[in-house]
Amino acid sequence: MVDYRHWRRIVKLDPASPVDDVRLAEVLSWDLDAVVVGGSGGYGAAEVLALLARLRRHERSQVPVALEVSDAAVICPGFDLYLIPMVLNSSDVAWVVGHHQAAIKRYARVLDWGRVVVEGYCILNPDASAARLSRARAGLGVDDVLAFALLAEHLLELPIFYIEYSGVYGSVDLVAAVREVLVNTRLWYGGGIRTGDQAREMGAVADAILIGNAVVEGCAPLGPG
Ligand code: 1GP
Repeated sequence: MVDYRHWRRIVKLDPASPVDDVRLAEVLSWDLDAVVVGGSGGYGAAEVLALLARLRRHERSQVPVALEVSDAAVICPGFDLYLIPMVLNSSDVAWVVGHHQAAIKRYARVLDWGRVVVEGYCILNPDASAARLSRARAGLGVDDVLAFALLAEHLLELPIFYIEYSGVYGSVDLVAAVREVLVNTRLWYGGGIRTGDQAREMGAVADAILIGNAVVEGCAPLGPG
């Protein structure tokens, strides 16, 4: 399996918001550990495969490419890893284990478990599409987030705890507090990183940072690799 535990800088490309070849080349020249393909809908398997093909074709793209599966209908072969979001603070069981059980029922015979990694999401921006979609209880205090982090590590033994602020830059203090309580579970942070200073600041407290919107907005939070 690709060793995602060492990933520190990740770009998330949304198939619903494609970028042109020039921008894609620029982004792939950043100092990256991985590319994640994923979003909150508005795309199908055709868009996912087209994006994967563009990434694989690119001569500078040696980085692993993972598919974040938020809709079983877009599962495609050919990715190095399949990231499965489990929304820990969802108020709808479908986003905790429901969609997952349905997908496993459908794909169990062709699933390569060696490429599957679960992410325990904690969505903290109530205005994010992911929060609305998953009916997340996003208005959590630090103690609640810490309890979800401990639950992820000790009850569920999840490999990744993902603090998701998608669209807005979150609290560095909160991310640092979560870092303090996690031992084996990796801490991923995503949300509103648009500048190099923000990438460095969150990168210093989280194990990995994820950069999404900045790609389509033309920002350069990471330097060349
Ligand atoms: C989204 O966490 C990622 O799922 C990144 O967030 O798009 O705000 O960078 P941004």
